[in-house]
Amino acid sequence: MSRAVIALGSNLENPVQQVEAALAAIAALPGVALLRRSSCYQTAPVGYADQPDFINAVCEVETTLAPQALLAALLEVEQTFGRVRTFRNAPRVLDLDLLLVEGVVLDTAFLTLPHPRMHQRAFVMLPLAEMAADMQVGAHGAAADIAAGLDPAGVKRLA
Ligand code: PH2
Ligand code: MG
Ligand code: MG
Repeated sequence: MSRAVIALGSNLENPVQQVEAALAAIAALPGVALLRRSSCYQTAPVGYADQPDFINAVCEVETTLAPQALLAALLEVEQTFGRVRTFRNAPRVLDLDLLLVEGVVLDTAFLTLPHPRMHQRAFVMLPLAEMAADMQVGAHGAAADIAAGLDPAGVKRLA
């Protein structure tokens, strides 16, 4: 058994519903149990600006799957939600990123853990700080401390 943290994002076709349905789909994966989740956040697009705001959230799961198998299962969930990949940072109905797997450091073409950019992204770190303030993000320190050092502009917690 290991614990893992997943980021969810959507900015097409009723994004709040997409994220809520994705959490249910993650919880229903064989070998995966949902432990906790953050609120949903409305966030300004980062990278490619000319697209709708995102809804972002994070969750923590417990799983019997190896990290690569968990990522493969998440990519399959993206497919069942109708994700179409066009260009980098394009709008999407669902993006599931594997951020952390407890005790695992990995750098391969398919998967890098911890996620190499998560500590720079307020749309990831603010939800993570809410869900798990003390969680360690590789060598970058605790989630709450990292989040406190990021610009929170454009990241709004929803009720
Ligand atoms: N994901 C990206 C690029 N930019 N911006 C926001 N606000 N939220 C995201 O989830 C996001 C993004 C690439 O995956
Ligand atoms: Mg992704
Ligand atoms: Mg992403």
